[in-house]
Amino acid sequence: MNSTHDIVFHALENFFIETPSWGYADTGTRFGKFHQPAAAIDMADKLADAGQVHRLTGCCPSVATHVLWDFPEPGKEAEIVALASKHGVRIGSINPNVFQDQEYKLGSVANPDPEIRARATKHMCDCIDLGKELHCRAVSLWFADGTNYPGQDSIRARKHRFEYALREAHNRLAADQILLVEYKPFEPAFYQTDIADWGMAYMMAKIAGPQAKVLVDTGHHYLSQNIEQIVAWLLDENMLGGFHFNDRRYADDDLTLGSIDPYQIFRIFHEIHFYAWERGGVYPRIEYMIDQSHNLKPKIEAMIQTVTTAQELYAKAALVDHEAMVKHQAEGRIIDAEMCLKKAFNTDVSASIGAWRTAHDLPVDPLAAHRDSGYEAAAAAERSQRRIDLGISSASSYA
Ligand code: PSV
Ligand code: MN
Repeated sequence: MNSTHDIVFHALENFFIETPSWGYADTGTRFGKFHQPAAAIDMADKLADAGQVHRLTGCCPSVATHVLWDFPEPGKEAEIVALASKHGVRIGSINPNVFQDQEYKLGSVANPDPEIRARATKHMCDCIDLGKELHCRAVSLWFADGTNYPGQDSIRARKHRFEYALREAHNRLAADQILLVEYKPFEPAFYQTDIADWGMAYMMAKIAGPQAKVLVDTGHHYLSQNIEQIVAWLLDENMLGGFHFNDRRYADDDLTLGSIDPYQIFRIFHEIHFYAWERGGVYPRIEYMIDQSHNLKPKIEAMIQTVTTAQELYAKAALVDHEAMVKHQAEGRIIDAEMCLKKAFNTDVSASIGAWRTAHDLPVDPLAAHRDSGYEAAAAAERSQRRIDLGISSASSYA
């Protein structure tokens, strides 16, 4: 297997990416929301939209869910699973929500109040049980915990509270489940976030137990941080559990993948292909997920754009000539080693990707196919009417 065509086919055959339920609904910034008539209103709409993305791209079979947003009423789980399957997708990662309730003002599992900590830990355990029931492998943890002012709380005590809660959660896992620990340097906490970077997430995952790994959200880094180095280190430690993909210019901007810096995503994928090449082509199991809320772009179009960009960059990164690269590295030929990456990045893979899509009965241009399908207009008409029937306002709301 060495033609561009074969390498691209092989790469795409094994590349799946999960789309987030929250990327299909109306979202905004803290300054306001711009409503879209076709935005999903409920979980049925989100699953229908995710189904449309999967139908056209063939690589998004699962949908990440946020428990309080997507499973608000207990007892509806089977209905939601059936709906997902009706739309040709399945429920993927389960995201507990320990950040939106009023009790969590001072934190969830790191809250100074033991009762609130217990409540947050119980919610995580309930989510793990839900994952067992729905056969979902990944329970993905992100905490808004932190403080806004120096002296507000003991940084070390908060660390200890986290250690305890994550061990409790880990104890609850079934043998085939994993716990993903996500980090973020700031927001909503602005002085210190309890799990602020990959080192802290790594330590917390290690303390939690062997089924816990780190989740890298590409938007959760300081400007100019070398994310591929983090990825390489986590791979080397067998601690890379998954990704939340998005792009950013300033902070956690949730811009579509590759819109600002496609070469960075390529370099991240390169580290993964390189690691697998050193292991005779055996890839580690990594949960590839998108974490974007499309504020201005049409949501399904933005998701398709993201997914096809991810496929393109993953395929390009698979083209790096590793044999030549390691030889150049060993002999100190810096430019030649670097050019192995540049050459792959600059290769036009569109014909091979198009052929792969045709071979799978998929449209060569999923975005154009979506635009031609009339899905957006039909969803806009039906959902606008439903909003009126339900008395849901579509006026902008400002915080
Ligand atoms: C937080 O910014 C985050 O990246 C977490 O993954 C959340 O689950 C997600 O965004 C949605 O709010
Ligand atoms: Mn995330």
